Amino acid sequence: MFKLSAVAVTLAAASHVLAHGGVLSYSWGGQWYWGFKPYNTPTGQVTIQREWDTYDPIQDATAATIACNNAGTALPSGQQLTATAAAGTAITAYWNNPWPHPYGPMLTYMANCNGSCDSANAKDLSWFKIDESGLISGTVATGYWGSGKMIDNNNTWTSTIPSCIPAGNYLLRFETIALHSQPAQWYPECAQLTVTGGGSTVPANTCKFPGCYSNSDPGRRRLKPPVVSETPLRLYPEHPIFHPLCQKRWRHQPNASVSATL
Ligand SMILES: *[C@@H]1O[C@H](CO)[C@@H](O)[C@H](O)[C@H]1NC(C)=O
Ligand SMILES: *[C@@H]1O[C@H](CO)[C@@H](O)[C@H](O)[C@H]1NC(C)=O
Ligand SMILES: *[C@@H]1O[C@H](CO)[C@@H](O)[C@H](O)[C@H]1NC(C)=O
Ligand SMILES: [Cu+2]
Repeated sequence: MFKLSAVAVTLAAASHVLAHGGVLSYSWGGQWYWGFKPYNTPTGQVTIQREWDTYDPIQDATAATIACNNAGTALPSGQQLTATAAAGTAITAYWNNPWPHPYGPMLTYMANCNGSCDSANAKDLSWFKIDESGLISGTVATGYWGSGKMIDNNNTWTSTIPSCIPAGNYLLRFETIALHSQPAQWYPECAQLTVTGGGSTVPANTCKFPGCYSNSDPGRRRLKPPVVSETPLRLYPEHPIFHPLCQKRWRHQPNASVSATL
């Protein structure tokens, strides 16, 4: 009896691992930063990542947890770390391996905490997008997407902190969105950073989480047949990427935003 239930628990955990997940760690500058470990108690976990408790996706664009996942809050004092990274640094996020969802975009946002991130509520911050990758080639339903590229790249995505943003404390939010089912599956996780160097350009075109996304956004619906026609996929062109080199505006990649239709 006792042994059987232990096996059942193990299988349940394994099915979580196969179906979903999130960002488990980060690296830059030759350093490795472990993320929060979901399914484990927060007690004693020390990490730069904000707490997130399960591998399950968020399936509501307006959920309170769309900013930094669930719970998305800072860990208690002494456990919540904030890593230092110079403006212009390329930061790599690592998803669980295998990552099961190759159809959907990759998006990376940052938000200035205006002081310590330990006391910042992610939903109050103004988020700006620093990176995105949508449909790279092929069709929406079966083509090569940012998330397919993430999988091909050892389940990693690398985004660069814009070189001209003001030094200070920021949340860094990596996100992949899986579009194979309806509603879409959002997988955001956040880490706390102190950005050094930088400049004086405060990014415009910010939005709030929740607020950046809406459930009626085109392209957030299922992709598989028997869908015959669908509204265009969007990568939120009203939130243009704040260029890593701080040019005015980073053009969306070819075919990545409003041009893709089912
Ligand atoms: C930043 O915090 C200060 C108080 O510490 C406040 O006066 C200011 O309005 C805040 N700025 C933003 C953009 O929230
Ligand atoms: C973008 O779409 C056009 C036609 O709509 C196609 O010719 C071109 O190869 C596509 N580019 C990429 C990078 O997939
Ligand atoms: C691939 O990612 C794993 C972590 O998921 C890491 O341990 C390994 O070093 C990475 N491999 C390469 C070639 O970067
Ligand atoms: Cu999943």
